[in-house]
Amino acid sequence: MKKSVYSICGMCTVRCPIRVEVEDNKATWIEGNQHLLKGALCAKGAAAAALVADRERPQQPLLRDGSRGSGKWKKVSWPTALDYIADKLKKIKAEHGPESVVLSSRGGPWQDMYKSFIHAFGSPNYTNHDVTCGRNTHHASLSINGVGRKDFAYDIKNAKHLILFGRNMFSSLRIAENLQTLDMLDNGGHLTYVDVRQTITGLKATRFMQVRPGTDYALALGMIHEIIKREVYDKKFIEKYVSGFEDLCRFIEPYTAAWAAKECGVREKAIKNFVDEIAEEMPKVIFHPGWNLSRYGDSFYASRALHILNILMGNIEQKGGLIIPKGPGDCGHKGLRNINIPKPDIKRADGVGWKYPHFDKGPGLAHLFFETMETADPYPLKAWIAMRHDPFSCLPDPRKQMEYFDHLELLVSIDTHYSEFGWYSDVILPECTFLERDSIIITQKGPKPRFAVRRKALEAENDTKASWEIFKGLADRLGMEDYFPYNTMEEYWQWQLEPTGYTIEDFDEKGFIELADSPVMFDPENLDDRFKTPSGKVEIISEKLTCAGLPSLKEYQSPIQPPRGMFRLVYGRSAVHAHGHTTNNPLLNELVPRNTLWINTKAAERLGISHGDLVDVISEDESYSGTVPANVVDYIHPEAVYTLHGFGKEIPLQTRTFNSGISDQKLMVGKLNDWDKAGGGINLCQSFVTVVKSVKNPQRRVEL
Ligand SMILES: Nc1nc2c(c(=O)[nH]1)N[C@H]1C(S)=C(S)[C@@H](COP(=O)(O)OP(=O)(O)OC[C@H]3O[C@@H](n4cnc5c(=O)[nH]c(N)nc54)[C@H](O)[C@@H]3O)O[C@H]1N2
Ligand SMILES: Nc1nc2c(c(=O)[nH]1)N[C@H]1C(S)=C(S)[C@@H](COP(=O)(O)OP(=O)(O)OC[C@H]3O[C@@H](n4cnc5c(=O)[nH]c(N)nc54)[C@H](O)[C@@H]3O)O[C@H]1N2
Ligand code: SF4
Ligand SMILES: [Mo]
Repeated sequence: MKKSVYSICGMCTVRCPIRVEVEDNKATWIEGNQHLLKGALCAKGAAAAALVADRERPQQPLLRDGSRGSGKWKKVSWPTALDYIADKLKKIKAEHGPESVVLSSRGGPWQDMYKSFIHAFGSPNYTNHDVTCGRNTHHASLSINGVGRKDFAYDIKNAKHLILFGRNMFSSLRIAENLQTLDMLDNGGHLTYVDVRQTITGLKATRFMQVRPGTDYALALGMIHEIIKREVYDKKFIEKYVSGFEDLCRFIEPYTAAWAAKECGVREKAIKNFVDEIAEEMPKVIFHPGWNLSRYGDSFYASRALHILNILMGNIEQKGGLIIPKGPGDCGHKGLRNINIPKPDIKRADGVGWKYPHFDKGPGLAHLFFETMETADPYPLKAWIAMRHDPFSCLPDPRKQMEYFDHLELLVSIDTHYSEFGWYSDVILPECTFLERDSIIITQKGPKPRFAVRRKALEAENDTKASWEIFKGLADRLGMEDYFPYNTMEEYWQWQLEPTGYTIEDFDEKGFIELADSPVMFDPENLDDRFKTPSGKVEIISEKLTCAGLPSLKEYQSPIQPPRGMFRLVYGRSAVHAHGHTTNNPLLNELVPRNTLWINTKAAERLGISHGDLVDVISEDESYSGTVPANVVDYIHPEAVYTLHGFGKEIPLQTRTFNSGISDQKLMVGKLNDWDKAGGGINLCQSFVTVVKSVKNPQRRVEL
């Protein structure tokens, strides 16, 4: 039987809208939703059928049957696995209180359900991956605009200039954003790209600035200086909406374009030419405030500087600028109902909200749970449930993490794959793939808001379940059935949609329900209540930061040079893989089966390394090393080496990727506690490694 199903891709967390053609319960064609993406899809999305067919994934619940990490598993039924977890959780709750259980997930629009589960259980300790992703930029946005990083949409298509600091968008994809950027370039728009190495994005850019690693803040300061000196800023916007501009003018004085050029290694003239250009193009100029900008000790301030640059452009709620996303209420519609059980009024174990009052309490800061595991201060932690989250890939130094997790009595992984954390845990609950499950309806805010839904395209082939069934199964066993009072997703959808007047059939035509025919824009002359800061203004000086003893405008400090003979380890993504969970996908593994080490030509020459030679990459304390081919290139800064995240995995059942390549997070030894006290993010690019030509080199060179 043939059918066509609109759904939402789940090969990565960008969640592109898709259409799937199905024949005899097999996906025969997957494309981006024509109504939104004109059919465009990335290689990962297209490889979803191979994910479904892959048997190197857990196919039924597993209970650990040896020591942690031994790889010995007992296959059990769902009732047995859920009973086991529920019994353990009840015992832990009785002995240590519900707050001793932590649930981490990959965040996103479906998190309401997982968050509600842990809140209903009685624990405030929900957390997510974001300390190694967008936390610094999120907190930067909150401190300036009073709203988070996702509270702006970028109208790239209509922009005249897009500036990307380390936002390698043509590898680290987001299909809708990529299409918009290509349209902007076709319309004659400019793209300025800043990175420590040349990339696909850099090649598409109209201007590439190669910087010394960790000096983006200096470059942004130099740009601000030049803009203020020449008065290339929106005076009206600043007068009306911004406080602290005079402080900024005083602060920025020493940070000239010439100074920035010297610090970053770009030409002064390039900075000045750039300002000439944007002077003509503003307000249709977008400084992307960074996404995964959690890498250096001053990334929070670098992101603040990028937000300030947007403010100077006066681009908020302007065509070709930063648009405030609209929800159903902004276009005359009622919103969806959603399960949303409030957080219990108990101190968080990570200290967020009381020890660290300036951070967003929502998901807290994942890395701050580890010390609590050891010290039991403010209270003991006893269980960790990882839902679509792999702490061992996400956070640095998995070996150190293991030591901390060993203080816990229960580790559960709810995953489609064997994650590295799952392999070490006590129970693996296998979720079915995204093509095999329904999910709750979500609201996608934006200039044209919509409701969207992931719908099952295939019946599950294995003994796997959707996360909503898993959480319901646990809730029923824990006396929390009242919080999850539905038996099917159809029932839940109906309940969600009731206030809106729509039905699930309304999604059939396009896969989503559009709530506005054309972009909804607020009046840019009347944005007074849009900035949710204490003063209601865009705050260049944040009282919240001052109260936390932190500067709002921080003096620039040059990053330290790598110790002699070492390199700064930087990392990133490929368009073909999503972090570590696609590296064993049969199709994607064929395209990129392992990572390499990018190294500058001159640096390689000094070490006697030629392109394609195998090199050993060794952590600072020499406790971890791996061997990969060298990718010797001119266009990476000589202080840095670069590798692709997601490799160096040690799960024997994943035969295609077992021990292939190196793991950047395993090279980040001792870095679990190296984090930014102002932004909350982990400083992932503050590790140094030694590189030597490997003795494992064969006679013949490995082709790259
Ligand atoms: N060293 C280093 N650390 C990093 C990064 C880096 O590049 N280098 N990147 C950082 C960034 S930006 C991020 S966002 C984080 C990401 O780190 P994580 O949050 O751990 O994210 P993922 O690897 O995307 O996925 C986590 C788990 O979800 C599982 N999964 C995938 N699909 C499904 C599904 O449909 N259902 C369920 N239940 N599970 C599923 C995967 O198998 C995987 O085990 O890592 C961060 N940490
Ligand atoms: N294909 C694919 N797409 C993805 C993902 C994926 O796993 N695969 N993950 C998604 C996720 S979770 C995220 S967070 C985003 C991340 O999207 P991006 O924020 O674009 O992150 P990365 O790919 O990590 O890009 C990091 C870039 O920063 C550069 N870099 C390192 N140090 C510096 C520095 O000091 N200055 C500057 N300017 N650049 C530096 C690196 O060389 C690299 O090119 O991508 C998303 N899209
Ligand atoms: S970027 Fe690719 S893998 Fe990610 S959701 Fe979109 S199509 Fe799927
Ligand atoms: Mo991320």
